[in-house]
Amino acid sequence: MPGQSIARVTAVDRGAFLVRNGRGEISAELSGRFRFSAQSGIDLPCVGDWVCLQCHASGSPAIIHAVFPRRTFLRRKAPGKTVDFQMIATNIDVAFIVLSCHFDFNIRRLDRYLVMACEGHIQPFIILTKTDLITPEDLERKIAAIRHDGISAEVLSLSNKSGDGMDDFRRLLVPGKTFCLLGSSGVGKTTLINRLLGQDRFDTEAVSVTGEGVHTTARRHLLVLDQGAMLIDTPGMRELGLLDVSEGIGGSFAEIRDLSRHCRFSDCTHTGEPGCAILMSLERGELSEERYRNYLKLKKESEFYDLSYSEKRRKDKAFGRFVKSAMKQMKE
Ligand SMILES: Nc1nc2c(ncn2[C@@H]2O[C@H](COP(=O)(O)OP(=O)(O)OP(=O)(O)O)[C@@H](O)[C@H]2O)c(=O)[nH]1
Ligand SMILES: [Mg+2]
Ligand SMILES: [Zn+2]
Repeated sequence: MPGQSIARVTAVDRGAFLVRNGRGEISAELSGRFRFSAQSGIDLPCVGDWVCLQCHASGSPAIIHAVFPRRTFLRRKAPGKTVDFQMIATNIDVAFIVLSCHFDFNIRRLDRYLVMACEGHIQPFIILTKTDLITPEDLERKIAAIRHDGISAEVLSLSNKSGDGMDDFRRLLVPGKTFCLLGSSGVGKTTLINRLLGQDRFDTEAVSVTGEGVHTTARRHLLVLDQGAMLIDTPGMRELGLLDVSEGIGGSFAEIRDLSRHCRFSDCTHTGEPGCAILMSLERGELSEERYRNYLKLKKESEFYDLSYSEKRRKDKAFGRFVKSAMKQMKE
């Protein structure tokens, strides 16, 4: 269409958007038609989306007409009781899963992030921050614990304070690719960005010793770095519920998935059936107990939410039909 161009969403604030095109960052809003045709929240533009944009000569906001199909995505179950998706960011090449060596080190949470990245077809990369607060031996033990759990994603440790590991991190940020920082509040995601930029452009917050910090970054934001890489900062997530992630679980726990093909029963739940290849591997000590438990827990959670989600969709559909027929009757 004439006057339309492609732009990338860099920030979302309720109904208002910031988008970037060749000329810089401008504000934009949805066209009325797009807003009303969106079926659910995940159809709306999200940070990282490529959109079809119409710019106006005057100072008024540009209009977003459509979102291009997403190549990759990061999404979770919306927090709280609702069973629906929440899109975190899209079209990402590498997800940096940031953990602090100091307080935040939790392999079960790490597994969740890995499943989330895998489900969205994104390469995960683990970043351990705050190495200045622990001994080198302690750091080695932490990395060994990750490997012992069977996690094969690459790991880079660094300190935003001493600068150790920063050059290696910088080298990962190749031009033209999009990276996303994920992780709990207070692990140092924004500090890492400020460090890269060489200035305190974004707010960071002092956290208490326990790490129970306040949420500092309020919004997701896509930045274009000088050398041409794109980096998305996200606020720490308290809840990381997973919905519809069977593919991601299979990918992240690939060795368990492979084992399960050798179980005697094809519908084996791996919790006590005879001839269960996973339990046998556990008994032989080849599979770590913690990883096995975490696998079962994530699988159960995912199956539970998947059920409630399909139930909800079924009800939404039935409700939609009800509204349609009621409207028709009113017209008659
Ligand atoms: N000692 C030490 N402190 C760090 C390091 N990185 C960050 N910090 C401190 O950790 C605190 C939290 O850092 P932030 O960058 O705000 O954390 P965040 O991950 O962006 O947190 P949210 O925005 O809430 O998700 C700040 O006080 C930082 O100065 C590090 O490598 N070493
Ligand atoms: Mg932050
Ligand atoms: Zn089994």
